[in-house]
Amino acid sequence: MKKIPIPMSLQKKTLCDSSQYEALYKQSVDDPEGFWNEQAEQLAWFKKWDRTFHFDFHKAEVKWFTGGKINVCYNCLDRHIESKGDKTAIIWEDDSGKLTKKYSYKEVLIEVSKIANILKRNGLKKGDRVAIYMGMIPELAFATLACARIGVVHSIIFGGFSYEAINTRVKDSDCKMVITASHSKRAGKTINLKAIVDKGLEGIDFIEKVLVVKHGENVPMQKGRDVWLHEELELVGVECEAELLDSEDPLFILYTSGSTGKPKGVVHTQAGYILYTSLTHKYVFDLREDDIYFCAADLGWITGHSYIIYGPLANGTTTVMFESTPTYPHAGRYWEMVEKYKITSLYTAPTAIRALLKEGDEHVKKFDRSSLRILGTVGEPINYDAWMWYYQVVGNENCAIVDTWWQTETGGVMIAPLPGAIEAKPGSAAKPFFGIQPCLVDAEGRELAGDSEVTGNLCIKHSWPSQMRTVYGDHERFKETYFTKFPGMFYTGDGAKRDADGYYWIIGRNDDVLNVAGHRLGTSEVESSVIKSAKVVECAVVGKAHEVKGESIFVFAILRPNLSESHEEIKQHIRRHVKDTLSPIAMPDGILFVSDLPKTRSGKIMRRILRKIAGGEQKDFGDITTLADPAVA
Ligand code: 7RM
Repeated sequence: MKKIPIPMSLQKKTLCDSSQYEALYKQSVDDPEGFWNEQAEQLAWFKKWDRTFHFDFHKAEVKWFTGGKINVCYNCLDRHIESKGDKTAIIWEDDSGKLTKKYSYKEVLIEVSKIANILKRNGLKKGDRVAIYMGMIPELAFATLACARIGVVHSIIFGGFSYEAINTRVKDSDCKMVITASHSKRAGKTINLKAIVDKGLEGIDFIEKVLVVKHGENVPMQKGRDVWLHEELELVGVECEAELLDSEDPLFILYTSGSTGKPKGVVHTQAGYILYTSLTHKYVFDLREDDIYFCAADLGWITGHSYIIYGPLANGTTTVMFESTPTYPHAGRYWEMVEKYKITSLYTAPTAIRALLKEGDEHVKKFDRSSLRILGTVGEPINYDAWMWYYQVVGNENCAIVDTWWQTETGGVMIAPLPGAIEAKPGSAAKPFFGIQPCLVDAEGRELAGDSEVTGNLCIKHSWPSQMRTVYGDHERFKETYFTKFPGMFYTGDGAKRDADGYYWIIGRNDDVLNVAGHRLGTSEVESSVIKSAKVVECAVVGKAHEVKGESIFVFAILRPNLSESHEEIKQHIRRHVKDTLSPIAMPDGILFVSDLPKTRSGKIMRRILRKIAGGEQKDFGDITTLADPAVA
């Protein structure tokens, strides 16, 4: 694959060129302690750390900057006030596109401090857990930072999930409070979030307060439990001191899907997380002081945590928060925003790029995109056509395309072509970031070394500051999932290829994790939702290639006997059930009723065969069993 030269507009002007990248990377690997000590000086510390890192992957132990005292919110806001208090920190655009709100660093600090005071007033203390469930409104960012300010551990639940997801997550981390909004708005539709929260909290008695942002009409409030944010705001002051926290105190929990069981509560801590997200944000987006940076992810996913709020604000950047979707009310929405706010850097997912590509170039070309310099992508492998369209049509061959590979577990970008330093190859995430030591291993855990092209399981050999620390409440599961298959290394669950130039090409998950439109979902979560629809006795969920979404959900299900409805009615019922209880994004595209599922002797479902059938490569289960409804295959 030929390399795309560094665009002229970027040459000689980026933070880092290829020789600087090589030198810094070498230092970061040869002398990680020296490298990270130097980098950590960039943060504001209340007390310096004693030890840079100590980790033992055999024991699943990871610690960074122990002995240090720090506050992440202070690093995102307070320390910028003197030099850039009036600089815009957050530009927010609403669903309709008719309303923009801009908040300076000073203003964000006030809003955050007020909410932090509300949390304290309502009994929250350092270490308590709070679930946050709302759409992309400024209060979501403020509430998140308010938790960080007082050492309360936030657990943001993506606003597209439904009540069962709230129920399981709130229970798993024993939250004391839920922060939500009356409604969320997306693409002209209004969703009554508060009603979903009420349903999600049924049967839970340990939630003390539900704090509600009014975003739309009034909603019923439960006496003694529910409080309006706007009423509470009248009762508190505008100052709240940032809590002194240990480097390794938890900052947040974010649930992520695995191949088996319930979602895992990924725990990130303070100092290492903010150091790594800010450093990667700076280099991956070749940050400049007057950048207008737009990450189009939702705050409910790790990309939103690390690259809408934490990384950009720690760097004193102007970050754009967007309530709507790329195609509402028209397919030129992103580019209209680029023109309106003079956006310099855009970060989105291949699924959005593919959806927009399909709508035609005229929606892009209508708007002035000359402010753009960096175009990022994340979440799934990007195909050649989508990459080239992003580069040629959106970027006019003037922007660097940065394909960033990372995970909820890694906290920040791990592999990416740094603008101006690493020439891009369409479809490759290119080379590791400073301090990251990726490697490929075969099924027996033998490292595939050398300069020739190799394909294997992607592992990481050395710890990095924003590595996840544990699975909330289940350290054994942390160890089992990431450190057992290949002892002494962190296993990512992805398969990858390394070419002769040392570029990494991510192939995709080696486990049963689905990636639907850039959203990570576990087969087991969807399966358990399908079972709860009460129409099937057993089922298996697999991913099926999809032109825009990357993967779509395909269900093989064994029906309960003696149902009176037609197959079509039952499918409708299952789809609706998954949508209402888990999430609209988890709705199956295809459902096939079968009389049996192919299994190994040990009872494991043979998903490989099912994937082939769903993909149309194989017509039936072969000798293993027969289809109840072969017409659909
Ligand atoms: C940031 C995020 C993680 C999984 C990961 C991969 C896939 C992410 C890329 C990618 C190819 C990329 N966190 N993935 N980025 N695959 N190229 N640039 O997405 O926890 O939600 O998902 O996403 O399979 O393991 S995540």
